[in-house]
Amino acid sequence: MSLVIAVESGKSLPNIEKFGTIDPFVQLKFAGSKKKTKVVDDSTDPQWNESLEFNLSDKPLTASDSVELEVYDHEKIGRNK
Ligand SMILES: [Ca+2]
Repeated sequence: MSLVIAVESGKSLPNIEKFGTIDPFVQLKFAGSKKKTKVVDDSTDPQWNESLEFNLSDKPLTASDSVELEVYDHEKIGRNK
């Protein structure tokens, strides 16, 4: 069994870059594992249209399960913000 999460798009992301471009990607965290979308270069309205799949290893979902979603700006040099 697996959990599939569709990540479609982002809109009007804040431009946090003083130099360079906003290159957003989404990271999802679920049950201790992480999945990332691809990076969309230079866009504050990114379209990811990706499905990220988590393997549930036959454990049923419970009401306390949650998915954490974070949007990062990809940096070619240095840390992602
Ligand atoms: Ca960037």
